[in-house]
Amino acid sequence: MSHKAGFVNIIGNPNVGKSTLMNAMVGEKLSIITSKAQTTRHRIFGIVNDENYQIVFSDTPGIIKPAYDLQTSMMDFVKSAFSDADILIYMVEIGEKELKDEEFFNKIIHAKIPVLLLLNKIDKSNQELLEEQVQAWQAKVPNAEIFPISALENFNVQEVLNRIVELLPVSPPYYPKDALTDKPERFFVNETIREKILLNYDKEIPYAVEVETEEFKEEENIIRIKSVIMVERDTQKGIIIGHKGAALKKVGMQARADLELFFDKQIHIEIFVKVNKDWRNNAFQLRRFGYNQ
Ligand code: GDP
Ligand code: K
Ligand code: MG
Repeated sequence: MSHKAGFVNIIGNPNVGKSTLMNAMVGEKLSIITSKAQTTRHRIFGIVNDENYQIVFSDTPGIIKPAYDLQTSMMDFVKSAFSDADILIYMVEIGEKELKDEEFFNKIIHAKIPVLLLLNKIDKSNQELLEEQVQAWQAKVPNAEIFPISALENFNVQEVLNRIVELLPVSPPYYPKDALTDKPERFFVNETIREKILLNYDKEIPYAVEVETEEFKEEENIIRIKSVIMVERDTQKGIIIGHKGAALKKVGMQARADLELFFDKQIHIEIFVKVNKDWRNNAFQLRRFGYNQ
């Protein structure tokens, strides 16, 4: 049997479950997940390898109207996911009505490649609503094959994977057959810390934060990590650290627990907080953090 391989790019509105799906497909927590929009800021590869195929999934940020330079870069990641896809996954969720962005929507309905429309979160639906929504989406996106799924409960995910394998082009693998992702270890440290910030702080704080890992030293029995949380203003620094450092300590403990599972090793982590004025609109800083392609 000839080998198949291709890029399967997942796009959709914020919070529909794109990252949850990619993690379910890969079987690893590559993408962080929270109930907040803009949790995912990058395009992240998750690679599924089998003897006869290699699927390179791309998780992408939810589609939004950019309000600052960071968000413009985030939407550039989404655009790039359109340009190199062999198969497009357009994810929507039960109860979602309108597509917010016409430009992206037009790209989907006029796509020259297979489009799988995944109607997610059907665990929150009933049969009647489900049937009505499948019909409505089929009318809106006639070129798509529709799969009702629950990424969270792993319902119908295997069926989607089987269909992807059928649709994959014949090709040698793009990455080594033991590769799981394109991102380095430090990326997952940064993202894990950012997830804890999204979960522990309100309002604008998570959106003003970037994380950079300055040191990642793997020893025989332990990984030693030094990371920096960057904020835009002094007041935000105080909030991140909290009374007597309690808030930051909590972030560190939660991140460490996740990272020990992810790397399957004991972790020692130190986290510092620095002010990096207006980094979200600074081209140099954005490039440094991997946002400008
Ligand atoms: P993304 O922004 O599209 O990447 O969405 P996430 O994967 O971060 O998920 C957003 C929220 O939806 C999180 O709270 C998830 O736990 C939740 N979620 C994702 N998939 C499902 C699902 O199938 N059912 C339910 N009930 N919730 C889900
Ligand atoms: K989210
Ligand atoms: Mg996401």
